[in-house]
Amino acid sequence: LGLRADLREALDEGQIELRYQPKVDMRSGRISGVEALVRWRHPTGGLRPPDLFLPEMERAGLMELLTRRVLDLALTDCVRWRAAGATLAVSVNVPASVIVDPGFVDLVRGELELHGLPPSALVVEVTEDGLITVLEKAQRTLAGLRDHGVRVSLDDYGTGLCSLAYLLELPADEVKLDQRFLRDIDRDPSAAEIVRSTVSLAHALSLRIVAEGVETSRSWASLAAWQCDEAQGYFVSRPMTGERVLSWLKEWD
Ligand code: G
Ligand code: G
Ligand code: MN
Ligand code: NA
Repeated sequence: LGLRADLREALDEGQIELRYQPKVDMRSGRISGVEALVRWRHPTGGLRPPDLFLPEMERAGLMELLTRRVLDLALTDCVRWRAAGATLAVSVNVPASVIVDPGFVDLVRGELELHGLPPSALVVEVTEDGLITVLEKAQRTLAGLRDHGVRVSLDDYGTGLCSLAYLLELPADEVKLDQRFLRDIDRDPSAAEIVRSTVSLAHALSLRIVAEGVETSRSWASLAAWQCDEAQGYFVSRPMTGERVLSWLKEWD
């Protein structure tokens, strides 16, 4: 009960913050967008990472509220970046429990309109986790988002039990290969082959592919050689505040 009340307070009292991690187009070297990553500014406990509170928020039925808040914060920052000349898209993580809500597409449309942003400013990242049991509802929502012009990204690709089924069943624009595959590509030929062939698979299905967790120049070089489209990870940048994004972009260019 204590934690649930704390989590409600986090949402009501503006304790939810975002950090942003850039995504780079590997061919041009340009920043294509940023992913919003949630943090909880705990009144006494410092800045908490999502794995320490998202499961409890899910259990408390607060994910819809959280997703609304994250959308609002992310789109607000996106408007600021655009006003300063940086036409970035922002990627927002949306859990299965929210994707199944038939009202989610209208919520997203409303938020974009409210902020005066085109649908191309937003990417919705969904994880396989939990989606297979609600496949038809998920299909409907994702198709609705894409019909409106919002891009859909299949996050943490390769870690679920039904990855290939997702590629077959879910309408999407992009696949994000989970960082665990990147970890070993420099020393494990199997990991390297999995990454290389997943890039080919994604392209054969007309999907863009993003590698997560790119930490070294060696990984970057391998991914570039395999024609991976985009990279995200500490090699490019750690997550940063919305304010920092603009100055970071200047240094990057
Ligand atoms: O930022 P960090 O690497 O600690 O994020 C850990 C995980 O938490 C990410 O893989 C992401 O899937 C999840 N996550 C981060 N931000 C959000 C968010 O705003 N909403 C949801 N539902 N999940 C998020
Ligand atoms: O949405 P997702 O679950 O994929 O979130 C990505 C998480 O991975 C974030 O919490 C982010 O802080 C973390 N992360 C991002 N880049 C790297 C990286 O290069 N190496 C490691 N170890 N973690 C990363
Ligand atoms: Mn993500
Ligand atoms: Na991920």
